[in-house]
Amino acid sequence: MIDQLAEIKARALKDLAAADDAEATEAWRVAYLGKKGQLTTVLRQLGALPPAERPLVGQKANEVKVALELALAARLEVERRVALRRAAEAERVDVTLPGRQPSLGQVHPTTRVLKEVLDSFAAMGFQVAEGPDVEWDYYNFEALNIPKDHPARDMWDTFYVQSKGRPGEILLRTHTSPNQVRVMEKVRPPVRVVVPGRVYRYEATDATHESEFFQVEGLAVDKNVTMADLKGVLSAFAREMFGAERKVRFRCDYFPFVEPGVEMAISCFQCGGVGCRLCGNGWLEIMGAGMVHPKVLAGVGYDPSVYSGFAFGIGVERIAILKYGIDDIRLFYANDLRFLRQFK
Ligand code: 2U9
Repeated sequence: MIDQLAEIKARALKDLAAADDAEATEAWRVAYLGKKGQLTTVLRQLGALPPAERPLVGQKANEVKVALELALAARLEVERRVALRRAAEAERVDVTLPGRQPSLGQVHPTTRVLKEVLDSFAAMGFQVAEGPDVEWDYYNFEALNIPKDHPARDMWDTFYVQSKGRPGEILLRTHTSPNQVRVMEKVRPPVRVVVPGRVYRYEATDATHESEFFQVEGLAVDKNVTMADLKGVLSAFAREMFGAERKVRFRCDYFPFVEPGVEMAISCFQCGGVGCRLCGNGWLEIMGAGMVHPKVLAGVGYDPSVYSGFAFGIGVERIAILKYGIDDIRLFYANDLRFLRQFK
């Protein structure tokens, strides 16, 4: 039996040296040290030996067992290190590689121009007020001197919201003016506010028309506010936005909520006012304005014989179109990254 044990040991160590992966090592362990393994089988036969032989054979068997277990442990340790090295190599980080550039977004051109416009008026003492996109007919039209069935309504068509009990009374605002009315209802003069926001129009879209766009409207009401204040404030704004050398031009226009009403143009910043492809005749129309209609003031409880005010309306995309030479307003709503990425 001692010879048999020596033979098992020699064969086992040779086999283990030949095992070249974890599977082979496990098969080896089962074959020699497993429950039905060769060494275990021999150990089980110990009991059948004459008692005198048992200690010696037992000792030898134990030596072989310990030797095999040590060899297995050494082998497993080698395998563990190899596996660790392989894993480390597989996920090796090359710290000398340049980092990945995070992809940065940029501010939408509408938002950018909107902020510039608001900053300019904020510097002149105007507060910013915001209000609901979904409005009552009263605030969008009636309070602005646009009565029901009056021809002036034809200047704006919009989307109506179905409402039980008040059919035709709730709509998407066509300008941000309803919010100036809301402000005036809450505070007494002096009032100086700019109101930014999205507005809606029911119309066919083309290169210069969209069914939604952004406006900034403004309002200043106090005692002794005159057309001179309107011209001064709006000229300062135009020069801040488009350059200190801009000339301004005011011509008569009509809006039901102002009297008199004007449109304001600036000398073209592209050609200096001599005429080019952008402006045609040297002038660029940038906004509408006027002195707040007495009926609008009276409607919110301001006495028009004491108070007067000026108001203006700016189409934000129109300003961006002029500033950046954009040829189609629909680009602002198309979510085309090739367009948006140009505004770094
Ligand atoms: C109140 C009283 C008066 C706001 C005004 C305009 C003239 C105007 C257009 C510019 C381009 C709209 O975006 S646009 O299409 N707006 O020309 N807006 S005066 O007048 C007001 C507003 C509120 C209480």
